[in-house]
Amino acid sequence: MPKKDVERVLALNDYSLFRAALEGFISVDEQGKVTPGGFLHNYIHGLVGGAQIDASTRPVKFKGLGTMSNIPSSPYDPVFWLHHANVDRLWAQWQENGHKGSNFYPADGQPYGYNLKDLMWPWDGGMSTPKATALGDLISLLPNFDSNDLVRPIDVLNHRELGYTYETREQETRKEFYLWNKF
Ligand SMILES: [Cu+2]
Repeated sequence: MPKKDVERVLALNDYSLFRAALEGFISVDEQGKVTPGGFLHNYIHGLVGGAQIDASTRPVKFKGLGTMSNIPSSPYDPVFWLHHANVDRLWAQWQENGHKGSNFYPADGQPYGYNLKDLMWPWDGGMSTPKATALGDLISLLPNFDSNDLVRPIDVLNHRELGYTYETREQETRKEFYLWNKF
């Protein structure tokens, strides 16, 4: 993802703008001007495997040619996991950077599953139906849930509680310092 775009996204304060920009449905410039399009997360999905570009239109039109541009097939591409781990890392970095805790996450007004205390499909014990029903009978593929399996956004805001840590820039700098002094 372009470094400049990543820095701009991390500088956003409002969660709803941050999420839409990190997912790549919009870009937000320094003046706060919002442009719809395919950026960051979405841009990489479209780019991996090649893309057909129509530069005669504004915004420029991309047609992804690789498996990463197709929702059902994209998780088969190993790049998918690296890409999404990086998106998770940026979400953690945004939280570290002054947006920690549930105050920054919407409690209501979002689609079902996106509000702070909503249950999230498929970890809602079959209480909701996924939007993409064209993918087939997904519910029959789900394991049996018990109440301990149910997950809400509020349960997963803190990545450390899930057992994840990320290298921060300071740690990277320290490592470079050690390497320089060792050799
Ligand atoms: Cu993705």
